[in-house]
Amino acid sequence: MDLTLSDIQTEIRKVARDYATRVIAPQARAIDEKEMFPKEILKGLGELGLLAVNVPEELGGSGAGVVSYGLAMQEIAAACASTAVTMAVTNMVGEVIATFGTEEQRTKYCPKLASAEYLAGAFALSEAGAGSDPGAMRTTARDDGDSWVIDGDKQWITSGAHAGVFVVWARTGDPATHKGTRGISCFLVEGGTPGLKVGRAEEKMGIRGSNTVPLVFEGLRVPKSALLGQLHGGFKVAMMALDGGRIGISCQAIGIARAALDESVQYAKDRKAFDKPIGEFQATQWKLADMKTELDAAHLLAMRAAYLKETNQTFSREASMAKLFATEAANRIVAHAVQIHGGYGYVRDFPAERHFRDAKVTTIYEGTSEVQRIVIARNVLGS
Ligand code: COS
Repeated sequence: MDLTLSDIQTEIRKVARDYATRVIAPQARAIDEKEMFPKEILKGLGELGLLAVNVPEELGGSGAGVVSYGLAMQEIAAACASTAVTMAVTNMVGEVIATFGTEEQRTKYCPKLASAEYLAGAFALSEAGAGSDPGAMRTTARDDGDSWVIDGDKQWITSGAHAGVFVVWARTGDPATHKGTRGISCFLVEGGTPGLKVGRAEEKMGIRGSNTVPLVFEGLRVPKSALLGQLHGGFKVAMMALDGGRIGISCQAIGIARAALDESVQYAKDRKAFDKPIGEFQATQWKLADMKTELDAAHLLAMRAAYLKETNQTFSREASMAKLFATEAANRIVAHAVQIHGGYGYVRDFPAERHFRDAKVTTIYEGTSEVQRIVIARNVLGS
């Protein structure tokens, strides 16, 4: 793997870093405190091509590849983790439709996601009783002549109150013949479709400017053409989408951790104790050394997974390894950052407190650390 960035990768990172530091970072505290869904920022991301980085140009995307996407995600996450997760899910939805959609679906939805005409895309897989085990989902889609009728509930849906299009998974198979993961199909549902009810937004520990809602489908009717991919083939679509999504969340965690490290370095230079900057004490130096080492290891794992995906090689295990390590490392790094900041790490005047809260969810969503270990272990064991 060549670690030298191409011109396009360098450019995407520069564009993302500029927008993140100039526009997003100054608003990040307010986005968190006021639980503000960052609509204007998302429109800006759309204009810069950052909502569909790995979607082909002919569908309105940037066509810049997976490495570029990972780099952009790190930059946005370093400024605001809430904006980053909204961006991550929209990118994932655009890619799923670009990869598995019919020509009609691709040309209808991808440009709207890329340009932020739809403020966001949503990925409606999890249910109250089916998070780590989506094969246990209960939402159904019934074949009714020229349409499908969807009934059920979804939980933890990012951007659910704002999405223009939802990728929705539902059981289509006869339970007697299509058990577990085998009888699930995937559908595209437009925001505002009658029968789609959006529940009360969750009050979260972190990423408070992202929108997380439950959904209810009550006799929701979509045309036959709303089926995405093969009938009963939806579980594999979800798994393949999540493989890619896990690279995005690795990079979100890396961005959060990098911000926490940069701020800790600055604080260690500025803050004095016992008549010298605290960065001159080994107690601080060792923390900074561990933080930087873990951060770079996480980055390398994420870039390897991104490179494998971009070059059409198998990457499922590597994406899970990157997500497992980067998100767990990010939690260690933000904890060190709070400790280095002392009392100021525990209050909102410094961003360390927000990073600490934002980092936690990265070990939970798009597959918990425990799920990543299942994927990695099964792969290692060849089972
Ligand atoms: N790519 C393509 N196909 C895959 C795949 C992947 N990464 N992972 C599994 N599959 C296929 C399998 O090959 C199998 O196909 P067949 O039915 O043809 O044999 C099918 O999917 C079922 O796979 P498996 O038996 O491994 O499924 P499990 O129910 O054991 O689930 C885990 C495996 C736990 C890895 C999966 O359920 C998972 O990732 N869970 C977490 C879900 C998640 O991330 N939720 C967060 C939602 S977004 S916030």
